[in-house]
Amino acid sequence: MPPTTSMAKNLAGKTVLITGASSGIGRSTAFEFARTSPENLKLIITARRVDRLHEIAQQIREEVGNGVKVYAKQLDVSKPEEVTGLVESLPEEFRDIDILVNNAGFMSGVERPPDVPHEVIRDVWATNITGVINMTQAILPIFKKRPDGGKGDIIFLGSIAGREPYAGGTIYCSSKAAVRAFSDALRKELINTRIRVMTVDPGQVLTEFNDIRYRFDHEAADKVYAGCDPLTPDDVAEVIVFTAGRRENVVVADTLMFPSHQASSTHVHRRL
Ligand code: 8X3
Repeated sequence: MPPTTSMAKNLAGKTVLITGASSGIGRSTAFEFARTSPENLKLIITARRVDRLHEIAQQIREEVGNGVKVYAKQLDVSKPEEVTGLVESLPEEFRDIDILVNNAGFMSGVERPPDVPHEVIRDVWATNITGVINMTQAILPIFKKRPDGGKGDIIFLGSIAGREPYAGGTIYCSSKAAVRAFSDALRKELINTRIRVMTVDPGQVLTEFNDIRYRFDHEAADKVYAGCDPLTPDDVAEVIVFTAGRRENVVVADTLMFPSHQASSTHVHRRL
């Protein structure tokens, strides 16, 4: 038997719910939790693309074995009615959630005001912030029922875009700034509990994000990271699981992470 790490001990027996788990950071986070606590963990992986979730669930089972129970659940966080009914729709053994990873988020298009399509404003905000708020409200009652005022972790995926808005990013940056304000206020509101509110803000990460932002114009998407060596989804997943895997009294409240050639939204060294 390999030695059990303190992180594996701290995560043992936990139930983790991840949104946006069909690809990118969410998918990597599911694998990273499973690899870090392979003996005794429950994972609820959610996204719109349920076929992908079933594949991921199967891959996790094959890799780590039966110690990790995975439940794949189709969920569009931008639909309030789906979020409201979520907990009741889970099998009983998956309802006692300990860790919520609010990961689902996206951007579509690069239009600037006054030319941003209404559907883009509506859909990006419905997922990136209203969806995050609704998910938090759906899960918090489970945390608050526990002793000491409540216990559980909420990890928000922010972005450098939420700290340092850039030209061409009005809708996306403002949605991520709203996530930041929501999580900062929530941490203060929950000060008399054991509920940990934590944010992870990555800079450049290679995911489907830019393909979706550039509406599958792959050439334009590839240009964004030309000459760069962006973070991988696994890099970000390691930090997410690290924050959740701390001793109960440790709150890694606010993390900013870059690849080594990036120092801000716009200060990037390209090796071209
Ligand atoms: C995405 C990172 O810098 O493209 O969260 O806005 S950025």
